[in-house]
Amino acid sequence: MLDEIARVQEDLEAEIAGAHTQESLEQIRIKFLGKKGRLTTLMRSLGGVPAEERPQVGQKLNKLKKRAEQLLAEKQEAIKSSAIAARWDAERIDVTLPGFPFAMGRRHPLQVVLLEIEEIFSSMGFKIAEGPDIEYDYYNFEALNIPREHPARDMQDSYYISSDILLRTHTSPVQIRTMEAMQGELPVRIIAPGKVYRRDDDVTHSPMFHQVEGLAVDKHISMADLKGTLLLFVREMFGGDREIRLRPSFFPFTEPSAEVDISCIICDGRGCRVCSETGWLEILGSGMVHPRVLEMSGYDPKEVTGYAFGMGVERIAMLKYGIDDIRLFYHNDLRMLEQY
Ligand code: 2NM
Repeated sequence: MLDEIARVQEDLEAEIAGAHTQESLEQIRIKFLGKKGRLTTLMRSLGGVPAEERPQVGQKLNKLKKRAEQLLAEKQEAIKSSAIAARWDAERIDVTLPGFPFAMGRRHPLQVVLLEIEEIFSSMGFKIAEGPDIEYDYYNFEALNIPREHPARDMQDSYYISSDILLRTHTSPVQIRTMEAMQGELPVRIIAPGKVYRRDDDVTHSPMFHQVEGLAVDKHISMADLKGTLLLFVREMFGGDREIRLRPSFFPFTEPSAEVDISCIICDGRGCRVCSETGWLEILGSGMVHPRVLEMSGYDPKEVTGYAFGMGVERIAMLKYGIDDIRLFYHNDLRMLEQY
């Protein structure tokens, strides 16, 4: 019996020492202390031990049971804390490692140019006005004195949503809406930047492009104000030694009308491929707001006058950066976009 107790103790200690999980420890507990466990069985057979040896054997068994319980409890604690340590090790953050590289975005070149245009006109006292891309035929054409027979009103030239609703073909409707909302109040001094849509598609035309139009209405506004404002804009945008020239032109919504050229930014006016040897680049349309347009929007053309102008943002960006295909702006190829 004493030999058997010694063997159980030896086996128990060896098995606990070799256990590394809570599950295997539980198996050991059952094996020795469970209902049919080796130690339990020994204790049950205590009755068969001769009476004079019984107290000594009983004491040894009790001591062994206490020791078994203590060893199991100690081992359980050890396994628990080593599991926590392992997790701590796995999740430890090494603050000396380099950070994750962060992909920085940047502004699209068209946005850079648009913001620059807005900044220049804001500094001259123009407010920025916006309106819907989807317009009524009235604001896009009728209120701008664009007659029914005008080609822009053909289904072939504009994107119609219904017979009287279309994608705006210029941002002029924003100017009309602004004048209407101001109910004859003076002065009007706004620019209208935004997307416009026309049925055009080649290297220099896109079905969607960006425009900035300007409008100033007040008493005694003249063509000289228009020319001075645009000269200042051109010199801010393209450099202090640029010149401009105004050529007579026609728009239904201005009278008189003028195309505005700048001295070529490539050859400085001497003549090159970019300006087709003329020394000049066309960048703006402009004119004095037609009296009928003023009248329809609630201003008395006998009391006030106004000038207006419009420019394409893509065209200006192409000239400024020497880009020869408008479609490059919309392909979203980072090899192109990252150059600006
Ligand atoms: C241009 C050229 C000339 C223009 C006219 C108006 C309005 F609404 F006041 F009549 N807004 N913009 C205008 C005039 C636009 O773009 C080439």
